[in-house]
Amino acid sequence: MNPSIYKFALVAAMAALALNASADQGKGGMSDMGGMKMDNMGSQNAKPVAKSFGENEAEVKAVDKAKKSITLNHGPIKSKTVEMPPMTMAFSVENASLLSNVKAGDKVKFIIENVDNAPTVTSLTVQK
Ligand SMILES: [Cu+2]
Repeated sequence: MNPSIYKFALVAAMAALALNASADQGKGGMSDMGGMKMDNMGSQNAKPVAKSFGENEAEVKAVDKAKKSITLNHGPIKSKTVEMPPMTMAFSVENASLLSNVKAGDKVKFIIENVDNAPTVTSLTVQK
């Protein structure tokens, strides 16, 4: 793409975002632009979410401590960095100790975050 056209498009996009931000919030205006993330799909302004981020529920299907992997039949996932519909799939876990207390059949609450471009369990709690 022609660099000057690209630059114009970027400026136009940022201007549109600025207009949006002040219209939505009616307070912050330009002062909020510093924290803007261009690729933030889960923008708090665009999509208010009642439920707190990151708390998701699942049933454990399999645990593989050697591979630091857990297979979960999970409900809808929404964290700061990962979103997916319900499904059964294997996840890596950030730390093998997360698996020390969990077995197939357990109900768990967990947090998934994008770690090195892989959806990864960063927190896991067995529901009694
Ligand atoms: Cu999934």
